[in-house]
Amino acid sequence: MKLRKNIRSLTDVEKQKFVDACLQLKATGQYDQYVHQHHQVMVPTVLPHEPNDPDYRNGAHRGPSFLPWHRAFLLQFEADLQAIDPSITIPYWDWTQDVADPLNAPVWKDDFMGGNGVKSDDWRVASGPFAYKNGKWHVPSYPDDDLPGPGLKRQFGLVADSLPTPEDLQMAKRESLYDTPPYDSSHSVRGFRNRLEGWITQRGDPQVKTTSSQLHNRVHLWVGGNMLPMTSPDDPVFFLHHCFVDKVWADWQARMAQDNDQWAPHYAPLTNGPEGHNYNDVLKPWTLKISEVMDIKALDYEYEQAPSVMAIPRRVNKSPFLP
Ligand SMILES: [Cu+2]
Repeated sequence: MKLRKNIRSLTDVEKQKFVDACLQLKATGQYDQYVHQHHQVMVPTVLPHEPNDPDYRNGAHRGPSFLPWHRAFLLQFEADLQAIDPSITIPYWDWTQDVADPLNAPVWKDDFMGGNGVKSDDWRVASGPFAYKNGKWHVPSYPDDDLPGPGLKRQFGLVADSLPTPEDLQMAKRESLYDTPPYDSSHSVRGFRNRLEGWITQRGDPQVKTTSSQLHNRVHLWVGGNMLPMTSPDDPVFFLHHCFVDKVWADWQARMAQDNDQWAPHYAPLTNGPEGHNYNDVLKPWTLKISEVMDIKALDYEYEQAPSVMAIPRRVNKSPFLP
């Protein structure tokens, strides 16, 4: 079973291996396939005809398939990393641990994801392995990008001024239903998926503490730059962010299904929902069905738990001076 660790638990060697494998996928052009894949699945939502088609649904966002689609996306990325080095797994960035000091979070160190963009340089990242000046992380500018010009860009805290808190995350974990009709991104749609994706704002729930987008969406906004548009996998932190989103879902699933190991009751819709979002629908562009990505153990991976929720091993005193 593969173990996906918290980025805080990675050794220097593990960080180096992950970064090197990303750079290698970039050099071969494989990495950019992920950017295009994510872009492609989102692109119809911004075509001019799309808002006029009430039946059109994005295959990976603003609906129940948000979590399964990104789980499949991570699996494909991880398989490509493992083809380079079988010991690599995607680490997760638990952003709730960085609320107090987000600018100095371990994820942004020079030996890992690198830091913030520089305003006077059109928000280009200036430090770490993915910095524009190092020439190893080519990021083209897209026509629909608000920040034209090449290079990886970040704008910490500019679009959203704070990361989600542990309390914000609790609101999602407390949801008992996965999703509810009409299964979209309206702020009034109750359920775990819409809460974690981040569409339940203060307008939908006065208990929400901060304005604007929440949880998953809020992290994209807080990082800013290349994390804002449809091409957000351009920033490799995308995968660490979505790995945590996937962990939150896996933890929620484990809690909901703990008595009977049944997954279907903790997904919705089973049938008659929007196309591509039902339990037995195929996750495009793959052949996997939503029902086939429900159980992470069956997919041969698990998540390292935070020290606070891990069982504390009983201390065994091996002193030879004891009787
Ligand atoms: Cu995302």
